[in-house]
Amino acid sequence: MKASWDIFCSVVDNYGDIGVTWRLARQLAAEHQQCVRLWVDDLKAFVPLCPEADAGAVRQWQQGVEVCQWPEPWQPMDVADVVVEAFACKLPEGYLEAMKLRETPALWINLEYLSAEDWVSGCHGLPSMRPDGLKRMFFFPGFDAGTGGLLREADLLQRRRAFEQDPGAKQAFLQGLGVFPASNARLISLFAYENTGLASWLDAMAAGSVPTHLLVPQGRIMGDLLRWLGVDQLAPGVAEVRGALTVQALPFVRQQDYDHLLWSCDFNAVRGEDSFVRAQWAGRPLLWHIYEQEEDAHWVKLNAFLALYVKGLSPAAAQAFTGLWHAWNGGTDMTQSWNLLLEHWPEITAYAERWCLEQSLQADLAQALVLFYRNWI
Ligand code: TRH
Repeated sequence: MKASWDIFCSVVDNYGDIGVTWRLARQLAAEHQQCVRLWVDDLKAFVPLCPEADAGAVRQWQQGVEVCQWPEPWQPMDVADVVVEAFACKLPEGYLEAMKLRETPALWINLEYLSAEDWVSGCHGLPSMRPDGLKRMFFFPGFDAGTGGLLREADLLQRRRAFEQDPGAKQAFLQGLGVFPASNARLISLFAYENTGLASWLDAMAAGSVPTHLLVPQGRIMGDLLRWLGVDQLAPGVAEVRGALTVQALPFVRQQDYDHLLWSCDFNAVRGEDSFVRAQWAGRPLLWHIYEQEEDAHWVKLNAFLALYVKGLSPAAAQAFTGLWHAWNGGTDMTQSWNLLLEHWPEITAYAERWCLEQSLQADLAQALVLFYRNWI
């Protein structure tokens, strides 16, 4: 059934808000033939993910989605069948008024942040009644059956396999970015916030016995990286060698190519919410730099995920994995925890694929949303 969807995205910080909503919008349009409008208040954040987009356009069609500049002040607009308020971004008053007048009520969904905490499944799908008569439903992404699942395109794992099985695909992708790693090099991608632990991690890799090629897309970690290298800049494509470590800057690539980057690497350092999920679908070991929240709320989230993830590892590997994540997120010395993780590399690598397959047994988030709407009408 074809329904109309309005997805509202307010870009608070970084690329996570637009990254998730753009991915969801594309998938609803492509896989479920839904009619999707994506309202974005800052299209400048959208262009790096979708370089053919025009940051100045009031309305534009991109990959089957009508991407609209969220007008300020709001202009009268028809209300869609399903209204997704991403990350509690607050719908415009004028839109809420129109929702009240709609003959058939729209399904209003508040799409929440991802968390592995236990309470999530208890709150997923619950309604919240407002004094003005409107009802809002809470939709939580998550890792177990009681949640809304994770964003995953239907053919994602198939595409990854095809990429992995095609001997030329990885090489062609990397060469397109000017990356020519040594044949025995361990390839690592690094997407992270500023981190005081970075220098010690780089030291450990530079002193390692196996060559490491570190690929760093433009972003917030660059300052720490330049300081360690002792250079003023590292233009995209340029590489610097220190001991066993080659550090190479990359451009920020389009969202689909970021998957290719993750699939090409042996280990991925990711951050936020969307890259964190994509790294899990890449089936490679990962290191998560969680988005810092007030009163250390992010530590609870981090530990909830870790507790779930490491259940499938041996106690020693689980300890090594947890230790590395704690050091990275605490901004502390990484030397010991990195060297310890390397001792468990084969187990942790094999497990990453297993975790990915287990998670892929769940319905994906777009599918779950469509079903939620069907059951609601
Ligand atoms: O950019 P982020 O740090 O966004 C964060 C988080 O979502 C966080 O939860 C939220 O509260 C905060 O913003 C406000 O990390 P995230 O979520 O991984 O988003 C990055 C997006 O950028 C993701 O869709 C992947 C994409 N990307 C590319 O398309 N190309 C690239 O080269 C890189 C490095 C990332």
